[in-house]
Amino acid sequence: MLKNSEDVVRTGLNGAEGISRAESPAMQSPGPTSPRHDWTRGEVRALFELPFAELMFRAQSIHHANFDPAAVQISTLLSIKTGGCPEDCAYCPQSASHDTGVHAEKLMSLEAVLADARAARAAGASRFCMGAAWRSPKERDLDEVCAMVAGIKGLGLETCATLGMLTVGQAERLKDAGLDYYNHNLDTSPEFYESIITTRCYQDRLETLDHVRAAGIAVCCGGIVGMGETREDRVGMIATLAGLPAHPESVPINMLVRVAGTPLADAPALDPIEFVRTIAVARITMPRSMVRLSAGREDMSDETQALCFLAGANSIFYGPRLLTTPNSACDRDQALLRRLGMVAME
Ligand code: SAM
Ligand code: DTB
Ligand code: SF4
Repeated sequence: MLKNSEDVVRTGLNGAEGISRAESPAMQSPGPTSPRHDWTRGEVRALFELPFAELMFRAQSIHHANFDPAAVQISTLLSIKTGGCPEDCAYCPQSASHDTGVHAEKLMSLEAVLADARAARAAGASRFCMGAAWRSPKERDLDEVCAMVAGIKGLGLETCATLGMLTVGQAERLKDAGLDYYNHNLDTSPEFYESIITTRCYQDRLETLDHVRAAGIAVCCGGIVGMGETREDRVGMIATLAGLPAHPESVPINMLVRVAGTPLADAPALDPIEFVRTIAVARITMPRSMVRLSAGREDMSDETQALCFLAGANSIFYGPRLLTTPNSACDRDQALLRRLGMVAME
C-alpha cells in the first residue's frame, strides 16, 4: 500500500481529475519471489483448479511481495498503420481476410504520431505503444518507425511497438532507435493456435521473441482468452509463457473483443471469474512480470476489473481506443482507479 499522500503526485491534463501517480513502484516487505521457469502443465492446471479464495490469496501474496499493489502502469495505444493485414488471425478486425469495415490505411506521419504521443503523456501515460497491421515490417517502413521511436523517446515516454515478425537485424535497429518494449503475443496454447491463425506458426512467434530478446529489448508477450478455447488451452498458454527462458517483462491478458465480420464474432462469452483466474495464474507463475489487464475492459464491469487488480493485474491500456476498437472511457477509468485508491506508476 502507498503509505501516505506524499507518495502520490497528481499528473495529467485533467488536473485533480486525472490519474494519480505513484512516485515509485515501491516494493513490499516480504521478499520478492524468484521466478521459476520449470512450471509443468499439471502445476498450472492445479492453480486454475484451486478454490477461488485460495487462488486469490496466493496471487495477492505474490503480488504484494513483488509490487506496490496500489500502483498501476499506464500505457496508451496508437494504431500507426491500420487494416489490410495479410494475416488471417480469426480474432482480428484488421485482417484483410475478414469484412469488418476496417479499411487499409497508410502508415501515419511522424508529426501525427508525435502529436498523439504528447497527448498521451499529458493524460498520464508512461508508455506509448504503436501497433501496425503488418505480417512484418518492410525496411522502408522500419526507417519511419525508428524515427517515431526516437521522437517518442525524446518526449520522455517509454516506447513500445508491435509490428509483426522481426528479424534480429530489425530488432537491433529498433533497439538503437530507443525501443524499450516489443509486443508480440503467443495468443493461445500451441494446440489451439492452428484453429485461430493459419498464415504463420507458433514457432515463428517464438523466433521473433528470441530476436527481440537478443537485441536487448524488453518483451511484452501474452495472449487472448474468450476465443472458444478450453481451460486446458488457457493452461497451455500460461505454461508456455511461464516456461520461456526469461519471463516477458510484460504479460498482456486480453479478453477477446468480439468484432462483427471476424470468424470469432459469435464466440461464447467467457465467464469473468475464469478471466480473473487466468490473471491470478499469470501473476503466480510470472511473479515479477507486469500483468496487463488488456483488451476487453470496455465490456467488463468495474467489479470484474477490481477483481483483476486484486488477482495481480498491474497495468492497463488507457485512452479512448485500443487499436481499432473502443477502450474503456477515460473518465470511467479515472473514477475506477480513484474508487480503488490506485495510482499510476512512473
Ligand atoms: N500485426 C502485429 C501482430 O499481430 O503481431 C501487431 C498488431 S496485433 C493487432 C497485436 C495483438 O492484438 C494481437 O497479437 C492480439 O493478441 C491482439 N488483438 C487483436 N485483435 C484483438 C481482439 N479482437 N481482441 C483482443 N485482442 C486482440
Ligand atoms: C495487446 O496484447 N493488446 C493490444 C496491444 N497488445 C497491441 C491490442 C488489442 C487490440 C484489440 C482490437 C483492436 O482494437 O483492434
Ligand atoms: Fe494482422 Fe496482427 Fe491483426 Fe494478425 S493480429 S491480422 S498479424 S494486425
